[in-house]
Amino acid sequence: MSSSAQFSEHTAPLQGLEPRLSITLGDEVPRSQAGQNLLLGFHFGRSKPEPSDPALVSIGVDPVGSDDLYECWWYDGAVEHSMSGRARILRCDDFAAIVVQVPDAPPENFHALTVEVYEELLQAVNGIGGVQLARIWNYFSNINEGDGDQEKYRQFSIGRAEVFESFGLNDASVPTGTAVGSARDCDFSVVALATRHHFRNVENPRQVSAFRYPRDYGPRSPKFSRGGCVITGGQHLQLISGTAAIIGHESVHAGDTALQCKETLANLQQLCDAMSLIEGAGARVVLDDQAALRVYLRDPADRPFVDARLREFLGGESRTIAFLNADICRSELQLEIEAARVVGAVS
Ligand code: 3EB
Repeated sequence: MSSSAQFSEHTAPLQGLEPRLSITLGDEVPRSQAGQNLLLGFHFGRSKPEPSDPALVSIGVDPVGSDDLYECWWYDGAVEHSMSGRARILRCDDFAAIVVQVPDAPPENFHALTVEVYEELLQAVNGIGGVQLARIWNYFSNINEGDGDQEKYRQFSIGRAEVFESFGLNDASVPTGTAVGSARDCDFSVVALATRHHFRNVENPRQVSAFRYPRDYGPRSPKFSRGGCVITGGQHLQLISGTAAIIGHESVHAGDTALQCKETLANLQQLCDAMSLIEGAGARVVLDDQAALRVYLRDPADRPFVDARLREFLGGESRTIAFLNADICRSELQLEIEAARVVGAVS
């Protein structure tokens, strides 16, 4: 059943509909309550949660300042679990989450491994049918290992681009993305969110689209969009890709966290402004204390500084910011920030 707000006696003509998706952050193993089912739960930290809930995935990236964190995407409605090869699928009325997790491989084998994993992911998506990819998170270790084009991240980008191409996913419809490296050894995890509804992606006017990066950054460009919005009947899901201190296509302020943080926030602001203009998006896109954020820090000691800047930027303290220790895909970048925000649609 859909949320009772729709049938409320107090329904005013312009009342917002309750979104069916919500995102929480906590340090305990999530337990579903009152009609809220786990669609996707990201575990960050070393302890392996019991594999009781198929929606829970342990990413192999550690939080900064706590042992374990769980970022949970809850759905108000039934969630069904199934498998497609090595891909775990969680399905509900509006969305499908797909998780593929395999043992990691060294840079020289990472192109082939990425092709395998992405083929399984896209086969799973095709098998579900009638859904479109909106978000993909990629996590693996030693992301900056290997020189020049042999670098693991570049090898990953080649494999992803090849599979997208062979499945007919063109640059105009690439999903939002994150690709970061764990600071320790871990599996290669690819987690995707697909939707039955329309997904509209958006680029950042301050940045060259990643899928148009020049050859200097590798033989195949990174296939992701900077941001996007999924509009369902009752909600807008606003998605912002991993965002760093890149202007045009160049990294700025190499190694300087303070200045990179400032540029990253400027990029986030520009992107929110661009997203607010998408026709049909309705709700203005603002990052406030309701947004769920992941902040990836190459140096954990940068947390207090970035936390303070973010608090100013968000205009309040958010309870849904996960600070994570991770390597960014370009070695001169110190931090990267991504966000997701669910808002109720106006009926
Ligand atoms: C950048 O803007 C920084 O390869 O999926 C950010 C988000 C980055 C996603 C990806 C890479 C990816 O180029 C790196």
